[in-house]
Amino acid sequence: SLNTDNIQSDVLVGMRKATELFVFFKINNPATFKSKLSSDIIPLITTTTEIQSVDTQPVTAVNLAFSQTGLHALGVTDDLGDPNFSTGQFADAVTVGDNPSTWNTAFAGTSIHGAFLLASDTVAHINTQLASIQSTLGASITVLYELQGAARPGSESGHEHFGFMDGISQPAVSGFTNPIYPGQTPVDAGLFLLGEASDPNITARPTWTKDGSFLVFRQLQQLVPEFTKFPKGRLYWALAWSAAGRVEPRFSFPQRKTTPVLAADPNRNNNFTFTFPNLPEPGTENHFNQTNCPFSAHIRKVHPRGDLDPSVENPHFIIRSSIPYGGEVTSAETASAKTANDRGLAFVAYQSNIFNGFVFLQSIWINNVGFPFGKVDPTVGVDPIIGTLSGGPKNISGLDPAVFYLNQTDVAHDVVIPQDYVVSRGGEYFFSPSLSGLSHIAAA
Ligand code: N7H
Repeated sequence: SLNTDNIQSDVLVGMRKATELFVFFKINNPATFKSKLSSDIIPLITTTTEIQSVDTQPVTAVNLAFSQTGLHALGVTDDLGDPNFSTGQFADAVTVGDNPSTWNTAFAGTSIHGAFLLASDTVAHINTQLASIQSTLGASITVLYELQGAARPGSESGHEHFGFMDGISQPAVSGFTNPIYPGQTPVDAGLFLLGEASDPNITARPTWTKDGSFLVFRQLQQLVPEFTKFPKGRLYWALAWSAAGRVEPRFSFPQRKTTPVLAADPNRNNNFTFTFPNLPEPGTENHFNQTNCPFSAHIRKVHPRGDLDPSVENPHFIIRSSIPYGGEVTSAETASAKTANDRGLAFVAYQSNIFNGFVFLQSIWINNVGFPFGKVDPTVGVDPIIGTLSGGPKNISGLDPAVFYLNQTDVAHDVVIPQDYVVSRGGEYFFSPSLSGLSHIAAA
């Protein structure tokens, strides 16, 4: 089993709090920083063991991760064995379909050295903890950028800004996840933790990196009023369906719908595949028929259950720990169908290989009009939620049930989504070390 006393809380479990602040900083004085890291900061870091029980959860959970330039600034010269981490996220902007001009200036480059993740029930608690950390570290760091995340209010809690329930499906980590719910895929811990079984680059890892994980952070702005205005009826619900995908497989059109009850039931909300519902054997036929779910749907693009052999799909699992940021849509924004206030998803994903995880998902599957491959329609389109064709219109098949259900192979009736409703504001790649890894860094 895993040494959960040594693994930071966010990697396998998440922060389990309603608010989370991301604090991006640069290091001015490595010697002071390392000395305070050792004496004051490491004792604050929340472990996986602590976060799992309400009795041991701190008022404010604290995690800490470093970029490649941050490790260099601290005198850590080891190669961590991940080329994407080494060059930083800005170098991958075009590869993952971003327009670098939409990136926040703080992320556009490699100037961010590290990030504190502070999570609590209230922003006030977070601010108290941050003030204490800043007084400890003094001028040894400068905060370059902050992003305040928060669960949405009331009954929207647990839903991202488009309104879909999020944080449902995670891979099960062998030797850790218990219970494993129906539909969860058990995979080796080394897909997320360096140095564990099935870490694809295990021989290249410095010893001190064991049980650390690469944290991909992305600020993904969501244009909610624009998205909501997108022609209602068939298109809106089809998008919703394709995004959340939490449909009762035994329902057939037109009763098929997303059901809140289903979404909230862990024994059922993950227990499905994209194979044709009426076939006796799951997995037998899913190339000619998208009745269960459009080929291009977000959740099908990022977890093509039954479309690929598990040995092909499993290396691309990530653990997500995202939280919405920004306030609710105002009535003025709804009236004008135009975003005035920034809101979106503070996207966090953990993996042991950034290319196999985030980069592969975004560039080879999400933004690829041909994926899932081998379907009756060879151009199924990009992911309608987060796929992009350089910000331009996107032709997507299978989203128009009015046409689709009459003629399942009618590829002439693509839905055209005129613009992106998710815009990347950039991000960075970080390494979230184990607690002993943090001590190694402090001693470097
Ligand atoms: Fe997605 N959404 O609301 O539409 N995502 N996602 N995501 N996502 C998921 O199963 C969403 C993004 C994954 O195992 C759900 O927890 C939004 C990126 C993966 O079946 C919903 C944004 C990447 C899964 C959303 C966004 C992924 C997943 C269903 C950006 C990777 C698990 C709820 C603003 C590069 C799939 C759930 C599975 C699920 C939404 C971003 C990946 C509702 C709004 C960038 C692996």
